[in-house]
Amino acid sequence: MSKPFSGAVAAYIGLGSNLDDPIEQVRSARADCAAIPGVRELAFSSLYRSSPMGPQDQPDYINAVMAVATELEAAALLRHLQRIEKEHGRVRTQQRWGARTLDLDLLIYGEQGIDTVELTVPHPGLGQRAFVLYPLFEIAPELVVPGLGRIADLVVNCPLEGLKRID
Ligand code: PH2
Ligand code: MG
Ligand code: MG
Repeated sequence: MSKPFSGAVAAYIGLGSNLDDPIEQVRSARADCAAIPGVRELAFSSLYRSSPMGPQDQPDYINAVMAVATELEAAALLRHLQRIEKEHGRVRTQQRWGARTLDLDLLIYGEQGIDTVELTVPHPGLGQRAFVLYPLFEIAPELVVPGLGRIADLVVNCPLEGLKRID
């Protein structure tokens, strides 16, 4: 039996991919995130397909949200997420919101509001993005997003914009 974490924080990670077999990218990234030392998976949403936000000349995205319990500080967790993105062949380009093999966003970290050069939590845009809000609502319908309020209220105010659950 795995040892429970003392003083663990509940955090939510947004996963996204639209290159090189996006479904497989997201599935294997789930395992990679669960394998981070000091991280335990609590829940994982369905996979969702949506058209790209931002430049339209790129493939559709596959998105999901994962809930974890973690002993890591937010900055340490972020460094692991960036390592996993790199291991998935993520190439950082100049284009804002361009195509990517894997995007791992730290959406929420406990009750904390964080605003540093490296990290803004809750993730900016979380409150407006269907491909984040709907999977988050699926796994945490009672969640109150720090600074934004109840996930249930955020979802009803966010049009689906063609988001489709695919499993
Ligand atoms: N991520 C982006 C840019 N556009 N569009 C969708 N549908 N899903 C994403 O995850 C996404 C996007 C940059 O992070
Ligand atoms: Mg993102
Ligand atoms: Mg990102």
